[in-house]
Amino acid sequence: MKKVGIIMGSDSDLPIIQKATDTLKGLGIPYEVHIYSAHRTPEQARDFAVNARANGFGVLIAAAGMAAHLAGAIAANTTLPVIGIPCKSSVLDGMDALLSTVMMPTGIPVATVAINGGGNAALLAAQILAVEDAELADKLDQKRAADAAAVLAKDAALDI
Ligand code: RP5
Repeated sequence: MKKVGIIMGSDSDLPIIQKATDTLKGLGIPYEVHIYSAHRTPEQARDFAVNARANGFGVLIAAAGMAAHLAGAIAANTTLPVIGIPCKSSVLDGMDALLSTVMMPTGIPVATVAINGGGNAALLAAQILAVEDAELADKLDQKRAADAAAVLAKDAALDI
């Protein structure tokens, strides 16, 4: 199976990345995590993206906060699908990162999930890989069914 590459702009983004890695682990999807910043370590971020396909990655996830250009910078250097996670910072509550990540000009797409949406970023990455992987698609179906059952169990237990 192709790997998921996860890049975060700073170790302060780690709690959000943890949600993604937990989800990938649960689905048995191999991944690799790096701290590469679009502005602090631009060469390393670029090199990772340029070589990602040859290095066995199928999807990339890029998480950053504030003026969050990391996902766009990664996407500029690969035609692998790139999923952006806007991370919430203390000043503008993540709206800065959301707009910086989602508003990509035509030609370089970034599939942007919710602010701090590490779990959905991993699920979207899994769904992309599952297009060509029936076993993974089956695991995703099972997860959906288990999640639905958990909601219905809460519904049945309601006593208010
Ligand atoms: C971005 O700036 C990072 O992705 C992080 O979300 C934000 C703040 O970084 P630190 O100052 O915490 O390293 O580059």
